[in-house]
Amino acid sequence: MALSKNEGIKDASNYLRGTLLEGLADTSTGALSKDDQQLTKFHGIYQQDDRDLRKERRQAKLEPAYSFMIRVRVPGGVATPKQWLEMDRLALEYANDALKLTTRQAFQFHGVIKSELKQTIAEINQALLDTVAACGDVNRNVMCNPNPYQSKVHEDALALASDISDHLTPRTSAYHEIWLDDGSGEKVKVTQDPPLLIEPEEGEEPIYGKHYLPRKFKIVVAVPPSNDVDIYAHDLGFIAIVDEAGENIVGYNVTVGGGMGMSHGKEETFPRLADVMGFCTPEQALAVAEAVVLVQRDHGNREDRAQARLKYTIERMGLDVFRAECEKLLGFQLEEPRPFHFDHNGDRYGWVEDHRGHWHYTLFVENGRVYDTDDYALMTGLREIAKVHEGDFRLTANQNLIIANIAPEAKEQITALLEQYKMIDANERSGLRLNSMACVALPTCGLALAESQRYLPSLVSELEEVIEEAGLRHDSIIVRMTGCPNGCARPYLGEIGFVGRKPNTYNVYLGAGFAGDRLSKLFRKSVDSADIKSLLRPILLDYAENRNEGERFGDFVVRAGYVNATEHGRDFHKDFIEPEEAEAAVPAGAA
Ligand code: SRM
Ligand code: SF4
Repeated sequence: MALSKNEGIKDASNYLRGTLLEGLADTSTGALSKDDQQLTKFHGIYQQDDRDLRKERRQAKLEPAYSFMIRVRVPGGVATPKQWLEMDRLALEYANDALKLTTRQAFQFHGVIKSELKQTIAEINQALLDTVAACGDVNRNVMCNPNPYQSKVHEDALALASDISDHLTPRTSAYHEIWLDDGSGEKVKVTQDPPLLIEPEEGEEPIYGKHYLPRKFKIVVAVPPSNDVDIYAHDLGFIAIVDEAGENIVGYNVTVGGGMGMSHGKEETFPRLADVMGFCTPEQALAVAEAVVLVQRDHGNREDRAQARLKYTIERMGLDVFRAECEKLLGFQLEEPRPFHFDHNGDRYGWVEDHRGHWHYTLFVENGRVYDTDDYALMTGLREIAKVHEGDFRLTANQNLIIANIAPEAKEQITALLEQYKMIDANERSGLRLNSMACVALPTCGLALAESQRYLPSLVSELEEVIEEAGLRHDSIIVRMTGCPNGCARPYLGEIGFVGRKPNTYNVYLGAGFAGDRLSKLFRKSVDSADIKSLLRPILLDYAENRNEGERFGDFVVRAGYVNATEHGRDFHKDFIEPEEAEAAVPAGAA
């Protein structure tokens, strides 16, 4: 089979330069060339068009309303108040007056036009943030759970996330040349550059070489018991193993081969949870990250992009062979994984005090959308907080925000602002809403088949009527929606998952584990959005009536026989219970 088209584009790009400079200078169109659109991703930029306006523009014989989405990398999700203020300003000045907090602890701007792209990127860099490798066939933003409960351990985990991020950042000077225009010929700066495991490839990219990776690559660091980063959904993960006193990280269990993306009707594509491959010491972790990336670089599928993620490489090679390849590069063997336990993948809201007496406030941001409405001036409120806040902000992997490291003497002032701008009220929502998450989808995402972030809030309102009826208002139930099966809000790890098939039509998935440790299963295919409430009502009522003590919704629907458990990603599409069979079955709770 021939190499995929993207391999040719990378090959011909001269380390991600392509004809971007020429394309940016072309004022006859708001777009870039097709090949360059693939390359901008490596620079953190996606060309999009407003899908709400497509028809109108076509009729008026105008080109689509092109603009660009910019994704800003924020390793571990930590941003200073100054950086927050800059992101806020750029959103108002160059984007669509909103900031999007993503499911991978990053900021996104939407609606930046071509003529302002360069200036926006330059100003992001002036805020000491960047967009390099926020997308593309490289390692992306490295996540780390923003765990304010265990500050010292969290600091060390965050340091690893940031070292990995640095080490695996592409080095090409194209980013400086194209976006920063500083004539420095400088490569992307990294704070440290440890020795490589391999002889560097020739050219500008010591780790990636000129073809970069076969596909996107995602890394996270997690500190149990919190799995808010959904470690099993990622290509590579490090689970911190902490000593008995809970004070120091003694090493990391290494996870490989997670991913969510699939295509409707193509059973050879499936979401997969990562396997735990072994244990390494903190000193070995960076080399392990590099080794896993290199084995994927050399063994990943470069012919079929739908089979190119690490999860399929591992399915093909088998975990033992994959581990052996990594160990060959490392020159040492990974140890047996150590015991660990995750107990949730959602966020914990409200105030938490850490061991130094500092305070942290986790705020629910519905679907990560920071903008002002007549009723809720969230963007203004956070701006006012950023102006006085002396700690930092932590973006969570569930699209929420932690106002972190508030000194005791500053707590009163921050509380007053939270109250003044009704942010305190945001946390008073139902357990269902507080655990809901939707991807962007329409109108910007070119791959969306149905609405997501613009629709989930009203669907949750409908389901809240059932929740109230069932007495489940304070129960945390993880609900996630995406506008297509790519899985950007990790819907197959939601206890309830909605995945768009076409406008107003969703597949409904049930039965994922509350700690993000079991995938869900298809419950009903192609459900009209008008029927979702009546479909789920009896199940939610059954759950309220017949659950065992402490039993989670995702576990209940499996025990009760609404869906079969998915034991492994490759079985995701199997064991679907046909609706007729389900109707004939004994009602769950009665079982
Ligand atoms: Fe995603 C593609 C948005 C997290 C799996 N994702 C896209 C694009 C860029 C559409 C495109 O390719 O044209 C979306 C841009 C929409 C827009 O208008 O902003 C998009 N993905 C997002 C974000 C913004 C969703 C959100 O609402 O927060 C998340 C940005 C994360 C970040 O900061 O980097 C986002 N995407 C994810 C996740 C979740 C995660 O990583 O934890 C996944 C599932 C995990 C995984 O990678 O398997 C995910 N996105 C995808 C895929 C499917 C990949 C696959 O292996 O099949 C695509 C499509 C693709 O790559 O071909 C995709
Ligand atoms: Fe777009 Fe699909 Fe990702 Fe949603 S899940 S943002 S619709 S690619």
